[in-house]
Amino acid sequence: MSDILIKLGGGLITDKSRLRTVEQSRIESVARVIAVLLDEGHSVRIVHGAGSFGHLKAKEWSLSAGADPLRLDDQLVAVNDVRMDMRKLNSIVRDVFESLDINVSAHPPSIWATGTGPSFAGDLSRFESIPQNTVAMTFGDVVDCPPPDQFGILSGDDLMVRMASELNISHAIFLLGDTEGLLDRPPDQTGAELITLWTPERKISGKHDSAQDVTGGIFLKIASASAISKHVENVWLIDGRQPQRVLQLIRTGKTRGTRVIG
Ligand code: IP8
Repeated sequence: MSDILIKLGGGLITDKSRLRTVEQSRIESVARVIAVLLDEGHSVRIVHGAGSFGHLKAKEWSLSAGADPLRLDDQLVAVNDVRMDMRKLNSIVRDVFESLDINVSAHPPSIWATGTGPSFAGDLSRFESIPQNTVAMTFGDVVDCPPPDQFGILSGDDLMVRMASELNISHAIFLLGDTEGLLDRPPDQTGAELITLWTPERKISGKHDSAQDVTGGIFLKIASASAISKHVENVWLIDGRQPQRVLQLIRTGKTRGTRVIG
């Protein structure tokens, strides 16, 4: 049986350009696949991104840069708002899973994690053993940070790195919302082709959409995937709009997507 860690990218589960807009049918089709994986006896842990429930407001108030004494009062309101928006997104995702009779144990990072980046502080033992027919779930969030920052953005990608290295994980899978995996040039350029096996020697010419995204976009994802592959044998970037590819990967060992070997 496999121990599977899946990141549902914010660009998969939300419309990143429209504030607090979910892509309900995409969440549903991923959840149906996860129900099958649980039925087949695998364990599943889920991290989800923020998309338009986090990045737009975090960007507006520069929350990833920490406290700015010139507008701290407004920033603290935004910290609270983004945390509530992330709880809302998480409850929408949870409702979809629960409607398929999957139990969810959700762990908002603002409660148990402090600091940002992959060396954030927080006890990951809460994700160690999960009861049958249950998924453990967490998500990118605004977390408290030591002064002078006071707060910062902990990306779901950083959570993936730590969970993959501290828990017993056989497959770490990043589900993307706009591409089949890592492409040899940005997805909006014609002729872009899927890189089926990526190793760090291969440079990528991507783009980080900093207009919307306060964490690192595809570059953070690939750096995280590469770090994870030091501990986990099967690390993949897969098109989350085609979630049956996850089933194919678990059942056959391969699928269409990018396998990352660090
Ligand atoms: O979407 C970012 O998490 P990510 C979290 O996984 C917030 O990078 C609140 C913007």
